[in-house]
Amino acid sequence: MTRLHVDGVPVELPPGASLLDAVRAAGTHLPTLCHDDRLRPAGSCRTCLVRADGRTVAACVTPATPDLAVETADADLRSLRRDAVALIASALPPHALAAATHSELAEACRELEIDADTAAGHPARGRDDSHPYVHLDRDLCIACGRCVRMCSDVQGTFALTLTGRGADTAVAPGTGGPWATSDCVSCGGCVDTCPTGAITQPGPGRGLTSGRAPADRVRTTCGYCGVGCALDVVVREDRVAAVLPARDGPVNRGHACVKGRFAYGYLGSAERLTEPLVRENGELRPASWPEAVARVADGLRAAVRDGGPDAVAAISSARATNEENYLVQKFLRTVVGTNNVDNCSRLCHAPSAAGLTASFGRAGGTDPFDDVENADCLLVVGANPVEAHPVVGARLLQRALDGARLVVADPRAVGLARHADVHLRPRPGTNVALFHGLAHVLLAEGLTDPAFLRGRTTGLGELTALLAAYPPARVAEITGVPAGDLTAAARLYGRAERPAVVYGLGVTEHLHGTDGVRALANLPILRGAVGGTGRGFGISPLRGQNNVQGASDMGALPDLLPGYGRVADPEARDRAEAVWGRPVPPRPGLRIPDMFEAARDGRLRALWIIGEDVCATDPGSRRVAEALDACPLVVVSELFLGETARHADVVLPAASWLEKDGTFVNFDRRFQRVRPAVRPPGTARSDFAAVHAVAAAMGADLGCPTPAEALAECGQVAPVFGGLSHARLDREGAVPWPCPSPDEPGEATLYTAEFATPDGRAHLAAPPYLPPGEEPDADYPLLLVTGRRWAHYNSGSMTRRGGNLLLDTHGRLDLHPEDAARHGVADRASVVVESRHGRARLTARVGPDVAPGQVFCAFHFPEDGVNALVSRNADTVTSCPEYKVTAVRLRPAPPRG
Ligand SMILES: Nc1nc2c(c(=O)[nH]1)N[C@H]1C(S)=C(S)[C@@H](COP(=O)(O)OP(=O)(O)OC[C@H]3O[C@@H](n4cnc5c(=O)[nH]c(N)nc54)[C@H](O)[C@@H]3O)O[C@H]1N2
Ligand SMILES: Nc1nc2c(c(=O)[nH]1)N[C@H]1C(S)=C(S)[C@@H](COP(=O)(O)OP(=O)(O)OC[C@H]3O[C@@H](n4cnc5c(=O)[nH]c(N)nc54)[C@H](O)[C@@H]3O)O[C@H]1N2
Ligand code: SF4
Ligand code: SF4
Ligand code: FES
Ligand SMILES: [Mo]
Repeated sequence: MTRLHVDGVPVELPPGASLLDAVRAAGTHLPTLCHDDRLRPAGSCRTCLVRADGRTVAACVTPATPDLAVETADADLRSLRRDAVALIASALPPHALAAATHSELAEACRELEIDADTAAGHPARGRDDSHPYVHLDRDLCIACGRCVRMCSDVQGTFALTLTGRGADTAVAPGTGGPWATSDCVSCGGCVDTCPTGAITQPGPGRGLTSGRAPADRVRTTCGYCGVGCALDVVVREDRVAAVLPARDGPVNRGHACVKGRFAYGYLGSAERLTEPLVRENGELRPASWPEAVARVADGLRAAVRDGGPDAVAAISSARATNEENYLVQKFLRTVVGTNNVDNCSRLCHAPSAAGLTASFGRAGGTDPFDDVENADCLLVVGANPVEAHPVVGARLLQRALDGARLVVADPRAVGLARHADVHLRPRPGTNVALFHGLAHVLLAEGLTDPAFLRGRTTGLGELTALLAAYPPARVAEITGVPAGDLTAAARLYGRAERPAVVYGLGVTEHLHGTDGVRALANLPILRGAVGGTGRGFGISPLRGQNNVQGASDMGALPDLLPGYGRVADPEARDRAEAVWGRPVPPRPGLRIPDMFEAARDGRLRALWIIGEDVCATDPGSRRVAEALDACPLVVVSELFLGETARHADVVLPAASWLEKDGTFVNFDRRFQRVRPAVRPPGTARSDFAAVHAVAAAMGADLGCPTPAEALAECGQVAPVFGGLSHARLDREGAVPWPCPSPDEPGEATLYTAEFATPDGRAHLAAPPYLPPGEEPDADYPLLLVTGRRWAHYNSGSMTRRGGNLLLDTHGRLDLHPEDAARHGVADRASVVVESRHGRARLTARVGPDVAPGQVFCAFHFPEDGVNALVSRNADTVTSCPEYKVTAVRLRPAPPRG
């Protein structure tokens, strides 16, 4: 601790603190302009001048040293500060300090008693309003560089630069042209940091930043991806004016991305569902809630009467809250009497849940993401966090720029690969061989932790025997990764003091996805880098949807109860039955793909789909639609009349994340609160209310009338959540599970004493490499990989309704220049993509990001038909679709007509 005095007040500071920190610790306010706590200090504006042992210094860049006497208050200092700020302001045009302006500069001028008419300059640098979310008034720029540092030091995009000379210096996109065509990914960091209002978001949120905290801000958790950014929603007249990153957000720390920050335009879309719809004479027509709910209740009763409880199923939503998911599974299990409930984890990280449970005992990541900050080697596998988990991507990139070694394993040149020490580019579907190759090198070169392997693991003998067959040369043949790169990567991971593994769908969405997870989990086990040893960060799946971890935690799964008790386990059932007062069926229910099959052969008679656009996002869209059409009752709870809702018999309009109350669990197992900022449109209501209403219409009372009570009840069923409550989260912000009691902090790092497997040990796995379900051949010579792009989210139902559509207007197929030449496809040409299963139409984008022989597209524009292409192959353990490997061919598209 450093001890010093500020204006005679003693303060104590941790090492590395600045004099600005000292002044604040003393409770004194000091104006600043070029400073932002999220950024490395620049010390360029001289607004924060103080005297330290008699010397006049800028507080923001001066380290706090022991025994200093700091003065802030005397008249000379005040006039020096005043002169510095007045000089800056004098170069600006009058509107910089206009009466209603709330910029940091305007506030500093008010505080230093600088008249508004000081701003009397005549710069004529002009505006750039080309971008939907970021507008630039160059005349207000004071060249403080905060936006440039935000873009490079926090976001890692390097899109901005200061150009011009002397007094004429101002910010500009580095690419030279208009902002809209720059490298900007619309994270909003520059908007949030600019102290003058030179960079603002257009519309009612203009000029709002996270620095101030007016009373009308609602703290909530982002409803897009699983990072779990804490956001402050500014509301004006029951409309969202802006969504700002929370500076004290535990994961995001004052940062966000284009989705959480700006993609709320869907709220006011004229296409939002505002009233229930029921099918009559083949058409959907508006209906009242009582009528729609009665239709659902009658239909469910009829299905049970005709086919028994197992003729009913529900797909619960990873977009919805924990409390909603808890209620959905409770409704199915206790009112209908079936375990037929699943969620989109099936399509995504079900192999992670299965694989990590088999290796370590629990279904989530092993360590808190914050520990990545201490990692000295990052192994990022089959994940594209720069686009899919941007705030995590930015933190990983900063860690790499700060000196951690970075190994990226992805067939494509994803954003992080540009900064990687080694980029491994395996052929899609060959992960198991790749990971075994890495493990082979670790063993061969003695880069393991023998004491840890002896004391805390099993399976080493079997794995060692298997790995003999995976020397780098053979792995190179299977994967296409040069043996030298493989060895280099294994050495970086193997020699690091604290290595970390994070991974994504490039590991799971395969025919052998669970094997992939287990083979990858072998690496931290071999290194002793898991289990709280302090020698690494373990392994973390970058779970996708905002609440996919929570939907599974809450038991919206056909074989698992809340907290992962097995439905087949009498003890787990007893615990749930004791709380619910109703029997729980012992036989595991149907998984999502099995639900569709059961519907097609008439066994399933009612399906309630909550917040999942299965006709757009599940594989084999045509067959999914056939299943829905064959099912006598399809109920869809939705925000929009999407592909799936169009096949429904009853459509229930739902409230979205900005309109409801509850909690989400993020990718590193933290519970956080979700709070309503605005009212849902029309008569739309939360899925929580809809499930209660249907249960009531069936004569059942589900109990727990509020989300807070639902979470409390869940804690009784599942002891691992026993210490969580809305009240606690309101006080503490984020709490990780397992958390069995209110006075425990929650286990961020798992397995510190022992693993949660039956024998308390980590289990090394030895699955042999097996080829993917599809390989290219003469008819279908290219391998299609599907995945994500930064501006859109999954089905695109929300991001296509708002400004994000201007950032990414249509579906594109990336292909390598060699393949473009071979198949006669020009850049931007319209192409038909055909697989053995279906056909899609996309616009070609020719470039080197994909390897020759491979093509890549996203699935954010359902009308393109991408999910008609994907095969019915699925992970042999969990039924997760093989979205990442499809053999295709191309031909030029005929003109649309
Ligand atoms: N902008 C945006 N963000 C999102 C989403 C979105 O739709 N848009 N969706 C959210 C959801 S639901 C999820 S699950 C996450 C997903 O997040 P990610 O898992 O990062 O997403 P993907 O782009 O599907 O796939 C990741 C990478 O796997 C690579 N890959 C494919 N096959 C292989 C292989 O065989 N081996 C290896 N090593 N790599 C392979 C692909 O090239 C791709 O870059 O993102 C979440 N965040
Ligand atoms: N080709 C290909 N296909 C894929 C993937 C891939 O990599 N490649 N990835 C798969 C993965 S990982 C996933 S997770 C799935 C995602 O697939 P989906 O879950 O179908 O995708 P989303 O667009 O997230 O949205 C679900 C729907 O919920 C609605 N919604 C949003 N919030 C709420 C709410 O609070 N309540 C209700 N009732 N509705 C709401 C939205 O309008 C949207 O229509 O896609 C899968 N499909
Ligand atoms: S645009 Fe704003 S943040 Fe960027 S240099 Fe200019 S004044 Fe500073
Ligand atoms: S990184 Fe994920 S959680 Fe954070 S703002 Fe973006 S979409 Fe939301
Ligand atoms: S805020 Fe300290 S020099 Fe600008
Ligand atoms: Mo996902």
